[in-house]
Amino acid sequence: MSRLHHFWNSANSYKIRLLLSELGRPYDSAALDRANRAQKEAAFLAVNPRGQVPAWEEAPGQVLIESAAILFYLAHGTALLPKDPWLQAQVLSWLFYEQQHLCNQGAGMAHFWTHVTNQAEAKKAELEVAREKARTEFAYLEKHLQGRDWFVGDSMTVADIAIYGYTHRAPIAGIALEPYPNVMAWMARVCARPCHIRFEDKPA
Ligand SMILES: N[C@@H](CCC(=O)N[C@@H](CS)C(=O)NCC(=O)O)C(=O)O
Repeated sequence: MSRLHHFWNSANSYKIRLLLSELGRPYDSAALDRANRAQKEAAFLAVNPRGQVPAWEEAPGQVLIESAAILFYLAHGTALLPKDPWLQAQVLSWLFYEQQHLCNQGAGMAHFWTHVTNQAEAKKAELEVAREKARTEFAYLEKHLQGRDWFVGDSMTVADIAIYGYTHRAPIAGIALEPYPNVMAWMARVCARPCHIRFEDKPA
């Protein structure tokens, strides 16, 4: 069975868990001990020499890294990735956007310092910059969602899953989402889906 190498407290990992739940696809869950830096140990470096998660092991030795690429690959041929090339390119556009503007700065960094490394005090100034960047991006998402239910087309795609990852964690990182009612309504649509799982849900 394919295996997901992940952290429980990583939104990049959660995106893949959420997609797999949406797809009803069984997988082997290999959660790494982040506190003890298991991602930098030889056993995992043999899977992903970058020492990062998520990593999708399709079959032994056949590994795909980068959450956006994993989402794109796993959604292929399913309702979560449009077949139309134009819409598919729109999905890709949002996947690139998410990595640059939500994951690597702004909401993603705010989540990292507040939720993962508990450095809210030590990183006070950087945290405020990250929160401000997140607010700028949420205002952008808010405009895009005006009159739309989903980021691309008429139904949920992996673009929504990617953006949902760090966006729904914003409040825990000290970024209020109330000023963005379209974003809040969209998040409620994502949550209302029958196969939705929450960040903290772990398989029994
Ligand atoms: N762009 C990558 C980012 C991967 C990444 O930064 N993963 C983090 C967890 S969210 C990680 O493994 N950090 C541990 C480390 O870098 O040592 C993706 O989206 O998969």
